[in-house]
Amino acid sequence: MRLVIQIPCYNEEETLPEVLADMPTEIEGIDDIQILVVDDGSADRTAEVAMQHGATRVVQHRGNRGLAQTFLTGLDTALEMGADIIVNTDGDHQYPGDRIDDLVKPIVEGDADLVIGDRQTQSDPKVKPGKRLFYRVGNFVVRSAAGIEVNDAPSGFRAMSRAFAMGVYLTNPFSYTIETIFAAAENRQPIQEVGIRTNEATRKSRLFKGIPQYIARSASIILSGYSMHNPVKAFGWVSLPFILVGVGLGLRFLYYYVQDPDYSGYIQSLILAAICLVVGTLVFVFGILGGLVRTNRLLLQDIRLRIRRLELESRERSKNT
Ligand SMILES: Nc1nc2c(ncn2[C@@H]2O[C@H](COP(=O)(O)OP(=O)(O)O)[C@@H](O)[C@H]2O)c(=O)[nH]1
Ligand SMILES: [Mg+2]
Repeated sequence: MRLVIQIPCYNEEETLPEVLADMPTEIEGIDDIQILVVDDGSADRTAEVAMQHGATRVVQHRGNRGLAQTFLTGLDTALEMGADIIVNTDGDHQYPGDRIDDLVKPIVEGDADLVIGDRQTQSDPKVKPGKRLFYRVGNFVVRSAAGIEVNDAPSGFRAMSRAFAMGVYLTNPFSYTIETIFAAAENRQPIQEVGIRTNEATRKSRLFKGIPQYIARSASIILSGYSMHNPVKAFGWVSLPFILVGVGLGLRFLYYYVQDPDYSGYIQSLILAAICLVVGTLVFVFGILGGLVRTNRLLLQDIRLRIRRLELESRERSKNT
């Protein structure tokens, strides 16, 4: 079994040497460990430092394309390198390299497709109370929306099976963390978590530029994930209040009308009821259309996966001949 550890990096020349020094050299059940550094158009010497400090392979983006694209480049390259398991860790040495063996274990044993290093933010003394609450609420929202148990959705310390990695694609440019959880839930690929402790921060987060921006981005990823994977439910929830108000006002009108057919009051509520019912029905129909679009996406997803498999197989064959 081959393990490829990928490290997405944007200007990480300072911390990359310690990250690379911390990489495991042997793990039970793994025959071969390779290190892949993906340099996202860094302005510093990230790529040179990576080569000097033992990376097996370095790929570079010409410009800065963002973490989501960098993650995808990493997966593509790792699959081409013949990875059976892929681990993602960060270039700022936030995650403990000596826990990679625990991270890959459930995959080696065939019990999971995705293993997340849970930073245990609720009990970590390094996490301030305000941020702790913030993580708690965020993880609750992801759990409810994706419909699976996760304690640390935004953790970037992960192990993935080859089958899982082959199916990954992203629709948002910011991050891979939450979207891949939605996908795993939809495809019913088993997820496990392994409790870890992060290292002391070596520098400030570059992705986390203030709470409002973080909330806005995460909310948009969660909302689009929820409506992409459960369109009927998502639009159904939006249509529900309109339908309820419409039916309520309509019944109220009927009640008075039955008592006195000549009575001309409550016309305003009748109009409002009609508007609410029309809007509610329309929104619900959008959900049904969304469901049909989803069927198409699942088909495309399946075709994409089959093409990817063929591509990798033919590459492997041409390498061997
Ligand atoms: N590709 C890419 N990676 C980035 C960018 N900003 C940060 N990263 C990488 O993403 C990982 C996590 O970044 P970090 O700033 O530590 O954010 P944190 O997850 O909030 O701690 C690190 O490996 C960074 O090198 C970026 O603009 N592009
Ligand atoms: Mg970090």
